[in-house]
Amino acid sequence: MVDLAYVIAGSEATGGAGIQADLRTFQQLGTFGLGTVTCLVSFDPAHDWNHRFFPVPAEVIAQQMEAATAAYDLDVVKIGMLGTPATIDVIAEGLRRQPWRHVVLDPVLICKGQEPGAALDTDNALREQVVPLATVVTPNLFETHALSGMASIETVEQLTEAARRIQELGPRVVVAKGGVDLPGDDAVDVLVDGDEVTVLRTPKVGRERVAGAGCTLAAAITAELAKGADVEDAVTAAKAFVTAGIEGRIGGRAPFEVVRQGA
Ligand code: PXL
Repeated sequence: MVDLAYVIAGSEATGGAGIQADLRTFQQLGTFGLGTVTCLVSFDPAHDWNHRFFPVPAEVIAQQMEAATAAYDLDVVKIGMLGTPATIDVIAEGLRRQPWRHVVLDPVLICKGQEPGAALDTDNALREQVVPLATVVTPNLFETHALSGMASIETVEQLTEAARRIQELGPRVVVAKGGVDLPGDDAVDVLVDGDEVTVLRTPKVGRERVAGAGCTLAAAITAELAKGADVEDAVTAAKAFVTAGIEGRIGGRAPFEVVRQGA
């Protein structure tokens, strides 16, 4: 039997993040991956690698979801970058058409180069329409601040409190990621599942962000859930997978390194 893992996310043209990273993760973890593309991001090497952003028309997104869900019985989906309120509308509507065992949401909030006013509308639409449909949400520190409304998050206790506040928006499980930005020597993730809190720690690998880490973590959780793991085992396996990929990271001519899945 093959385990199907479905992703709805943007394309990032250098392949470090977005649906390319998701599908590599699905493949490495032994699932059959398929995806719906929400937007195309092409970094601009002539302008500080800013993000050039092109949304896929809402009706074309709907057609992709229609094709994927008609071809297979899908029960686990990862949601990555959506990008516009119109995209969020069509994704939320598509998700509501069938039951899901798990909706894993990586709540990608801003994209360098998007107009700030438009980004705020998108953030609000994501919080109101997609966060409540998620069973698992994986915010990084910035997204945890934004979604929880907490002013300061510098300790594991504050990260836990923030995760609880995000849980109140609907998802049963929140994986709040401290990453390189939470003070301390460890990369700390707080997993809140219902009333249970588990703190996951691994020593930080350097102090620089590595592109694709957030996408890879959420995709790896999705793949593990697709294979039948419970949430805690899925998150633990995903953290080990992303840590190995960060240790084995690769660099090109862009000013950031990227996760190498399966390194
Ligand atoms: O890492 C966040 C992210 C997700 N999805 C797409 C992206 C990025 C960041 O560049 O381009 C498509």
